[in-house]
Amino acid sequence: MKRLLGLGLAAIAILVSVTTSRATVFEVQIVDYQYIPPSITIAVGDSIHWTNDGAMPHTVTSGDNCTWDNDFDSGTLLTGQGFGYKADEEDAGLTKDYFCQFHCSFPMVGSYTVQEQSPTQETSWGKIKSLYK
Ligand SMILES: [Cu+2]
Repeated sequence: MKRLLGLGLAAIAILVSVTTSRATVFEVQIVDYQYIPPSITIAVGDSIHWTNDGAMPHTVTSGDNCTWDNDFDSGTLLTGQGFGYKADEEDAGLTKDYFCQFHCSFPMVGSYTVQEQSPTQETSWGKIKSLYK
């Protein structure tokens, strides 16, 4: 009986973790001295993955006015290399600028905004996503 109870609790734990994790990974392409898309809105728990699809080396470096704010820096990304970032609770409500250390003056800049996850956003994202299927 105790064993059955344990199994039941484990099943509930799995169910909860599946229903609460609706994290999305947003892909940002680095190509032709641009981040595509240049600005993006994500929610807490979501991730951004940048991939260098261009021929030149680039970076994904946090900060504005071409100045690193000491938050994150991908280092040099060669063709095909990528860099990831995951938004946690502390990032909620934040808009972050980033740039390429080599081509910032072009300007090669981007930004992302992290929203608190809410049921309405999930619904609207679901609608948007369904348009692409
Ligand atoms: Cu660059």
